[in-house]
Amino acid sequence: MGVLNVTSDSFFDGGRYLDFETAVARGLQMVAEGADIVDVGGESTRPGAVAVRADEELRRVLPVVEALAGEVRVSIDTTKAEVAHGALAAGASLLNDVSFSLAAVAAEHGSGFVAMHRQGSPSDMQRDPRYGDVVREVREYLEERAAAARAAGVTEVYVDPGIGFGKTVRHNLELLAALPELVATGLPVLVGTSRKSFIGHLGAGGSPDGRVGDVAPLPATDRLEGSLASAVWAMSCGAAMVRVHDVAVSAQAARLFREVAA
Ligand code: HH2
Repeated sequence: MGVLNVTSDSFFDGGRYLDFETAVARGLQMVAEGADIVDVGGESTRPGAVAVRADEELRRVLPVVEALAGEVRVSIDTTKAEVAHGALAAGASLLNDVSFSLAAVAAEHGSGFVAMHRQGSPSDMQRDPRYGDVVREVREYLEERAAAARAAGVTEVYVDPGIGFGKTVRHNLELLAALPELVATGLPVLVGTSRKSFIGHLGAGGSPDGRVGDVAPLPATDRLEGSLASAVWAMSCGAAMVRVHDVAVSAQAARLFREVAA
């Protein structure tokens, strides 16, 4: 799954694809590079991101979804029902709703649905995330949400541990280490680590028990290597899909991984 953010403030590609032509060209490039799905978003979910109004989000994503839908499977990354309805009617066939509030919308359109775990909302989720047993809590939450999505009428449901969404560096590492446990539920697992701040923290020599900001993290532009390592880790644990900004290198790694595993 290639990430295409039609936003001004996404933490990695914000501002690069705000313009329609550039966004569509990037989407087509990702297809040529090996993406099976392009995930189009019009509002950043990064910690502290400013909310975007539904009409503005629709203005950003709809033409891009329409233009790409004939070329590749399109996923819409939104938490707003209005935007989800618009994008699914315009040709998207997967709803990536990080808030888990839109399963009924996915059911209505007969689309797939991603159920992701998060603690808190973008404005406060990284303040002081706490869990008793992060792996068990996330797994149980996702099993319950997948069942709820099925009960609402969705037939294709992915579960995603929500790396970086209300998680410390240690929580992210524990969830990645325990991916086989999530895969063992039998639910197809989606993992999104690409360019995230825990990679910049560890890459700069930060402690796995530290907080992002303890040491100056590597900037998002310098997190490709860790992103790729974590994507390959997810593949080797049996993840069904990885959500990445860097499609060409990830597709090459996936091909190699597939052939070795076969
Ligand atoms: N991560 C981001 C956004 N959407 N969806 C799923 N299912 N899983 C994720 O891990 C995930 C997601 C954050 O990355 P990005 O879209 O690059 O940044 P931003 O939210 O700043 O636009």
